[in-house]
Amino acid sequence: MFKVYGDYRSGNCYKVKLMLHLLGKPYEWVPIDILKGETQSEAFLAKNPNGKIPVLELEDGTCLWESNAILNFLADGSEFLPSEPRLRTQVLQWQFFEQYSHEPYVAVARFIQLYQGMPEARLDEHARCLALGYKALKVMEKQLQRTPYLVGEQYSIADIALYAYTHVADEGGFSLEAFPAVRAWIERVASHPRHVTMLG
Ligand SMILES: N[C@@H](CCC(=O)N[C@@H](CS)C(=O)NCC(=O)O)C(=O)O
Repeated sequence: MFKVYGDYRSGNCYKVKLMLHLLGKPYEWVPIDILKGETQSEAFLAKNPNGKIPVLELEDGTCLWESNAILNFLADGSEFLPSEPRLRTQVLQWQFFEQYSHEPYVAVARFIQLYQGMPEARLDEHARCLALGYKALKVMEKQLQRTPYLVGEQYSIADIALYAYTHVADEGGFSLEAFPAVRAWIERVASHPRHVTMLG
């Protein structure tokens, strides 16, 4: 059985939980409190030297880290990861986009607002996150006006990677009012029969 070290409120950890539910794979969830510094303990750093969750521990003790890498591992051979090279590369394209142009703003704005309660010292950074986060949402909106999922017709791990923080973007101060295609996609993803919510 898989072990997932994570925090239920973290979008990066939710990606792994959602994937496991969609695949119907059993797992044990080991709660990690980042605010208490549990990712920096020696025992945890032996699992992920970068001191971050999520970590997926396999039965043989192998520890995989980086949420989108974990998604690729879990989805291998399933309907959520196309085998055709161009489509597979487009999945990776959206996942790299998520890590470089979306998560650093949409997730960080949420961290500052939800976890930290908007400290004075981070207000400027929060405003910058909103500006750059909206830029990323516009990129998604353009694609989703053309196709039901980020990579064409098929629900893939590109969608899981981007759904995780987009569907709770309001908790970081974003409004999705101007993004109707993104809102319709959020409903589409959530309507999958094996969907599980972040806190569910
Ligand atoms: N690129 C990483 C980011 C992971 C990450 O930032 N995790 C946060 C929680 S969402 C964390 O562990 N923060 C604790 C820390 O940095 O000490 C991934 O996608 O897995």
